[in-house]
Amino acid sequence: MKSERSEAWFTRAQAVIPGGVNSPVRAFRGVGGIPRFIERGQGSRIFDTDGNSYIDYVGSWGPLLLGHRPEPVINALREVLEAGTSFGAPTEREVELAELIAQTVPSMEMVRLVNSGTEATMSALRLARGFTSRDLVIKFEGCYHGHVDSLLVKGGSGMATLGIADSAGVPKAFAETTISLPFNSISAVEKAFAERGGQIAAVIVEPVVGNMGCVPPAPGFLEALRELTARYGSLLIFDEVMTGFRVALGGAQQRFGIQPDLTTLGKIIGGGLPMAAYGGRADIMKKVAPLGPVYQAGTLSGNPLAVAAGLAMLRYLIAHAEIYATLEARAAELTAWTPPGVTVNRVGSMFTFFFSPDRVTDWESAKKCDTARFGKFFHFLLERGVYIAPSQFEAGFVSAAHSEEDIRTTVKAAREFFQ
Ligand code: KE4
Repeated sequence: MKSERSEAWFTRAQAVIPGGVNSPVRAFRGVGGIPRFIERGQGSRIFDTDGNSYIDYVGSWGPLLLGHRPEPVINALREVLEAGTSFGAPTEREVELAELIAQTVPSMEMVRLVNSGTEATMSALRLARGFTSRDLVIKFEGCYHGHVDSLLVKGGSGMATLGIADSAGVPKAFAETTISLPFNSISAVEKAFAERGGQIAAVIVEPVVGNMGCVPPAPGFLEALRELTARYGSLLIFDEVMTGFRVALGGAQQRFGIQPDLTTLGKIIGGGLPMAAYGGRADIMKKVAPLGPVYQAGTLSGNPLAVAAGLAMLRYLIAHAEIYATLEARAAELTAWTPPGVTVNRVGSMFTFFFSPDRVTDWESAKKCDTARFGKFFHFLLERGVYIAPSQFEAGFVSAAHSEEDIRTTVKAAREFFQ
């Protein structure tokens, strides 16, 4: 496939944008080669600047549950454009969107709209600390919650030790407010609470991890987090930026029947526009300014365009909830065949092909993958018009726009790689 224009634009981009991209994973550093500059998307496909087309399993990293340019979203945007782009004042539609989220995600009695998943998790952490008057937070290795300073940490040497900064620019003091533990390890969480329970404001978790690749919760893990946080007076925060409206209409909390105290959402609720949210128990959310002492604000929070796209998306999903069965079936078809030496994890319509013969249940097992071979697999598929996530440690997504033909084409190309 030709890539001259992508190459030329990537050279030009690197002169003015760090790494030539506005988000690191897009630079293809996990797989090598030149990132494709995308011109447009339609349904299950994207089209690059060299005229190539690909079946797209990235879907803008999760928002595009209905595929590219779904009619309800595009029509809603066309209509709202006639009224303006931003007012910095309350609008009826942002209330309707908050009500829809609260109705569909039962634990979210109150909701605050923000612009990105990072803003949502940063705000939820500040709120948890403000509500409990405690400083420490537990997160899990391999989980990503946006580029929040205190969450860019890796686990200390032993269990339950305080975090070590995993990015330049994060002060040691910030990193040390976070305890990073192995995902799916109940004993590690029990130990951390036994040692510091009275100082722990919250546990934040991706209830189904997408950011080390797709890793489901082990049986009993989420239940243990719920019980331990309740016992020690800490808050349980489900980061459902990726799983919200993805693994079920009501997200992972509906799929697994666990009620967190706070939830963060993003991606799908904006239908591809910058929209995220945090919310949960009303007694906690009432601590948020201007009602309470926990400050959080945003110029474009509840932006009319993003709200219109999000409303159209959620109204469509609520009216067509049968879509989740179709997504499940399509993704099951895609991952039914497990290549030799590969482990496939899937929850709903999010999945990852791990290049490891062993089960992948946490970061320790995920990082054993043969990332070089994954890179070859990525490019083999790309050359055949299939675009999966350019990193072993990301989840792929099937959308409602992916046809059975798309799935067959993809499986055929994947089988050829392993022949
Ligand atoms: P944003 O700030 O990128 O909107 O959301 C951060 C975030 C928070 N929580 C979860 C569970 C997330 O998956 C994300 C962002 N996900 C990545 C994909 N692994 C976004 C892709 C990117 O960083 O470019």
